[in-house]
Amino acid sequence: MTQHIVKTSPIDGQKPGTSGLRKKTRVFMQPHYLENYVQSIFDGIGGMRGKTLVVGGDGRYFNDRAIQVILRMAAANGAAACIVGQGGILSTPAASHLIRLRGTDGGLILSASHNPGGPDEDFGLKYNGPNGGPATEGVTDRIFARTTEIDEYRILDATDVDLNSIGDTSLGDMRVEIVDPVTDYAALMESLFDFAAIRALFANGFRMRFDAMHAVTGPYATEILENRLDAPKGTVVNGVPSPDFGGGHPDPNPIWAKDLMDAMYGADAPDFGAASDGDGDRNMIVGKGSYVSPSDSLAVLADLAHLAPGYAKGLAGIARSMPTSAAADRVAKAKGIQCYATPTGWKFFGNLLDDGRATICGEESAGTGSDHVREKDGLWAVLLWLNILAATGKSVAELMRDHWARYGRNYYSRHDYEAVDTAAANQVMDDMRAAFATLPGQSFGPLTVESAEEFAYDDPVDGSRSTGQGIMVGFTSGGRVMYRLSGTGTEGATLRVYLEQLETDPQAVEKDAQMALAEVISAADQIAGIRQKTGRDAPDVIT
Ligand code: VG1
Ligand code: CO
Repeated sequence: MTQHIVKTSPIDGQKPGTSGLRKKTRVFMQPHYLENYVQSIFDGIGGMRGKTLVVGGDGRYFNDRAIQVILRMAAANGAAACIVGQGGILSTPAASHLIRLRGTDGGLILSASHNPGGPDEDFGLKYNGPNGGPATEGVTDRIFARTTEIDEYRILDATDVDLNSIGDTSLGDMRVEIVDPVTDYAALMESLFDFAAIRALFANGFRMRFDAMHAVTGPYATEILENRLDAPKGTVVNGVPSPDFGGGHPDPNPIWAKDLMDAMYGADAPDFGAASDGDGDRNMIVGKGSYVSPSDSLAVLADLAHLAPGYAKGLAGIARSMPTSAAADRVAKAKGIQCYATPTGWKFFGNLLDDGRATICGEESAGTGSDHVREKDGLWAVLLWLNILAATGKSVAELMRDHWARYGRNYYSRHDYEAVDTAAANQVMDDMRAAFATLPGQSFGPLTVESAEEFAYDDPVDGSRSTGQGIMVGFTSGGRVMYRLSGTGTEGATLRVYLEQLETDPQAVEKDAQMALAEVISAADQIAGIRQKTGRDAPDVIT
């Protein structure tokens, strides 16, 4: 086996976004593209000599080829070992767990999450640190800086490692350990939840539909739900991961998981429906005729987590991203614990979890998780819901009704304008920034602006400051709108508009969200001038 030092030069645009580097697959497949980025990660974390990494991905097109390159590069850079999920498969939360369980120096996760996969779709790669969480901004800044000055990378000339055979093998001087991707994760879930109670629920005829969306959670959900919890065979649908996710969009929301929505709102609907995304870190929860918004799901889980054995002693605190609704804040207030508001992206929760300040975290984008790993975790959220359903004997709709009756309802919706011309999207944001001083006091329909500012976050643990994290406009009515440009897209810009209005009148908490938010929606469009500046009449996706 020969080791090569390959001369290269920097490639533009290798700046990690909200969750690693995401590009069109063909961009990643260009000569030196993946290699430059992997070497920059290795250099950015102080080299690989003697280190051990977890490596795995969501199984999308190019996953297996990219892993072979990563392994040959890790070996050439002097790594001691790589622990790889069988077949190159690891869900994002399972990878996070494995990093923590085995005490490795971090891991490389190959995924573009909910973005479609295939030669003409998306691919992604990110580095997670030794705590199992996404690299902090400090680390991603160093990795990016390295991509702009790289002049060589190291790679071994070797035949492919057999990723399908469990056990140890070697690549040059590096040990490669192929592990079952599900076993350790399933054991972790069993340690957190009352499996006996959930098993009893299924034994009593409770029916569930879990849509794995042809993505990575198929094998995890089948093992946990059908094998360990005795849910009837067929509970998991679309459970075999495919490199292009069956040609679909593995994004668990009412638009892309429409089959599940139809089943849950149709005649003979099961009691409980759930779905997860490409890499298994997102979740969608839907009861019989009752979709639960991710912000509400976070609030309910935080409120009732103590019903599961893993959280019986209560929560240290809650954390949510700023665009997520304040429903969780109301739960935190009632419990007398802190609710932190961070910028978008799971990397900002890491310090709060490591420091024991927060136990449960969540984002409006269908991400919920806890201190059991350092990523959001789709199946974890589904199992916590199941545990709560088993412990209370109530339906999803009843739990939501109880919750809104007690806490009021934070009506919430997100409107996405996708593949917008980048200059136009930047114009929308810049024009609003220029109007911060004059917006307060102005009225838009019945709503009057109270405040307008850009969100910045001071991390209470390491003191770092993150600026430019989205524009927030508050109304005197208590409603608010937030505007952000996505950091995970691969085409043009995606403008996200987050809309919220609190309703505490118990008679008015069961309206349609779009109707309840009509005034905020209209004010949001007028303030930003989305129609004139982007030429778009309506959002592409409403969640
Ligand atoms: C989106 C979501 C954000 C989430 C991120 C990664 O980011 O809004 O909440 O953390 O995706 O999720 P953005 O920058 O496009 O808004 V995943 O499941 O795609 O790793
Ligand atoms: Co994801």
